[in-house]
Amino acid sequence: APAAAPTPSAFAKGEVRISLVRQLSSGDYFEQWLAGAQAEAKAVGVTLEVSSGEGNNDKQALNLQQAINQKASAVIVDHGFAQTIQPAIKKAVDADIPVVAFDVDPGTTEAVTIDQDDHQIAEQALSALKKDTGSTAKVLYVYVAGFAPLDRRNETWTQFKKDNPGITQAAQIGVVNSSTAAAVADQAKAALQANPDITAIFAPYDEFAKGAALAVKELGLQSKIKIYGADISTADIGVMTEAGSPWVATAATDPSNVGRIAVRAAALLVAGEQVDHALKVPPALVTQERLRQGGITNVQQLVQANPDLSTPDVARVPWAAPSAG
Ligand code: SR1
Repeated sequence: APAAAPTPSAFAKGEVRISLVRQLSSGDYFEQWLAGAQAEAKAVGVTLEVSSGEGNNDKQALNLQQAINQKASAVIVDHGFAQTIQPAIKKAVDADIPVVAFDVDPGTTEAVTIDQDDHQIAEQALSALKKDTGSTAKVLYVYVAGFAPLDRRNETWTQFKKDNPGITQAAQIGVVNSSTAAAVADQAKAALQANPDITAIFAPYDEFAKGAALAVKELGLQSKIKIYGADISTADIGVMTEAGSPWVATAATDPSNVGRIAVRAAALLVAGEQVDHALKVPPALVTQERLRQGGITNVQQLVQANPDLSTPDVARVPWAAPSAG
């Protein structure tokens, strides 16, 4: 392996503070993402200062303003609604603070953006739905507008319905809050009872898919309805592989890997290094069948079986050892 480059002095002296400004923090996805970001912060030698709006967009914008006031070395904006967060991002840019924007439109070309290729996420899950249903299905769709990744997945769903006239949307539900899965489960139960011809659920966020799985189970519809989701966690793998689980496929990245990339990108910007303007982390389709066949019970085993889920060369930091994933 090539020798590591010398650590820039601000990093060696422990002077670099990266502020992670989150819109949401509860749920498997966001917890894993944070764990990856924290591990990478340690590896590259920065202090990660974490705040969350807990779903309150005004609070997220205030948290970003606070990071600017405290002269953070860089900020990572993790999700957020354009209307509330873009004015604060502009202030960070005007203050010459490097900005990394994950899953949010920063409204400026000055920020480095990261996403998980959400069109591909939706395409992968929907190709499994199409294959399993033979292109004929009445679908319950779970969606909440305003979240950039969900909006992009929705674009793919909209086009998919046009391209596949045998697959139609019977109903739409959706909520994002601090107990998304439970709220979606309640909504899904009502929608499934009102639409007994539904045979598939497209739920492209793991909290949505978990809620949908709970509803299907509680209504005893496991043999009739299949769920196609997004994201993965060790808990999700447990849900997907349990006996009779309706959640048969999910399109996912390794969230902790994405958190690592965000911190590396911010560290590189602080060091004045080159970073690609728009970073895309490719997802992989994870099926119930392959999880069961491979005896995969946690995310670590999943990444070992799918090495493409680990991307140490994306935004590699020359002075740190390659990320362990
Ligand atoms: C409420 S937005 C949830 C999504 O954000 C990330 O992109 C995850 O993939 C999750 O599905």
